[in-house]
Amino acid sequence: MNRRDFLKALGVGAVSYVGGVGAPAGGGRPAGKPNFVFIFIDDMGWKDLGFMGSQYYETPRIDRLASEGVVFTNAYSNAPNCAPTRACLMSGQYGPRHGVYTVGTAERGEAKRRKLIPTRNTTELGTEHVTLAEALKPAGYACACMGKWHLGTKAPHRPQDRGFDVVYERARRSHFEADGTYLTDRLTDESVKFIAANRERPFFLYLSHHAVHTPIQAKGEVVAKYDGKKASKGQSNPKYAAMIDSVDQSVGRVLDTLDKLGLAEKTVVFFFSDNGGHANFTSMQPLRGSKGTLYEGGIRVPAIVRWPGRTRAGETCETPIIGLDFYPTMLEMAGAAGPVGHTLDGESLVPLLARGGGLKREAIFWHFPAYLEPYNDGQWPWRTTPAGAVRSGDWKLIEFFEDGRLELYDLKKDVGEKENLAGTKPEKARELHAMLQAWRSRVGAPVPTQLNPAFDPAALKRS
Ligand SMILES: [Ca+2]
Repeated sequence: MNRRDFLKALGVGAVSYVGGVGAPAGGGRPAGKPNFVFIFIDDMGWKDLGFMGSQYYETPRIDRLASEGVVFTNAYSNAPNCAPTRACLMSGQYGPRHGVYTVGTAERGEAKRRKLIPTRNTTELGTEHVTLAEALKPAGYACACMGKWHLGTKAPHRPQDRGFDVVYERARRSHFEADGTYLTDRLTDESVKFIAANRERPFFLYLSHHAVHTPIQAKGEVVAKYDGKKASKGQSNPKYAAMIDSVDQSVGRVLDTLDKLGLAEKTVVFFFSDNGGHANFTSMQPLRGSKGTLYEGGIRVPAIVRWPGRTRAGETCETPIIGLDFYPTMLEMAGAAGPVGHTLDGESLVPLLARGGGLKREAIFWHFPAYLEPYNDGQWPWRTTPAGAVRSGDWKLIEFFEDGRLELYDLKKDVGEKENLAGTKPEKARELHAMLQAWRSRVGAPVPTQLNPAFDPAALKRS
């Protein structure tokens, strides 16, 4: 049966192919190459799921996935907002290598409140950086990008230019399509079609939901489920809950499709978020901060990996991992050679997933040389000023570039980052600061030092 007949037999329609997806040479699935389904949620907070402890949101399908795989309790996005996290995920490289540090301009918020001129931001992932899709293609993978890309809208920076054979992008800035279909559902429909069409060969499905990012829009019948529901731990928004609920149903449909087509055993499923939750709509308690800060609430995110036959069901892993680890992880799982001359900053998670081993590195790092305006009064005058951070073992250090201020936290004892130990543990602060500085020189990270002539200290005083 050819693909067209097979699709017909499944009752699915045409898929919007933007490039040819031929069968791999020799036909069929090369031995030992698993499929990858990477489910990426936009702005999903650390506590936005049942299995992470929410008593308000209902996520039975994602909870089940968590119970079937490994849950990473110290998983981090590479940045506290969208584009940089995506650039790191897609390139496997830290921000200073590609220059995507933030969303849009680094000069956000009121100019007179900005003490420094922040580092210039790049909004596209340069073509010299090999994407994960471009790295998997030579290994025979069909690649689809369903949903949010955020690394360029014009050739040669669109997903179809960057290794993805099938692309579905939303037509307008709304969670409802022109025909009224809820976008989360549409991206799921397209994903199901892609899986069915490529069942005979290895595939990489990058299902990059626009949910649960603003605008907060949900299906009325799902919102009704949460209307009047008792708030819990700062979580109380029925519309936001409904967005999460629809994501849960999407995950369920994707997993059911894998089961139905007999692909579940050959498919590694990843679930991840691109940054912490939005402070106006959800709560990451007990974490401090939210989307847009380098405190844990801005960068610690839910993460699941289900690798049938390799991961043990119901396991949790406390080793810190970060978004750019997924690139080398998939390459190793696929038995694919890394792209020549392309530096990968992450570490494959395979030893953690399958062999009960550990990782080699001493630390993971963040570099955010940009300003982010506040979303609410509690964040005034900034969500963040330019800053960098390092996590090593249980310790985390944040450096704020405006005044060189250091904050040191023992996350094992103080996950809420309430007690700054930089003054009482100066040696530990120095050790982490030295790691952070050495890393910055290794990756060529620019630290903004130039004063902003428009800065007016009076603008930081409440009138
Ligand atoms: Ca985001």
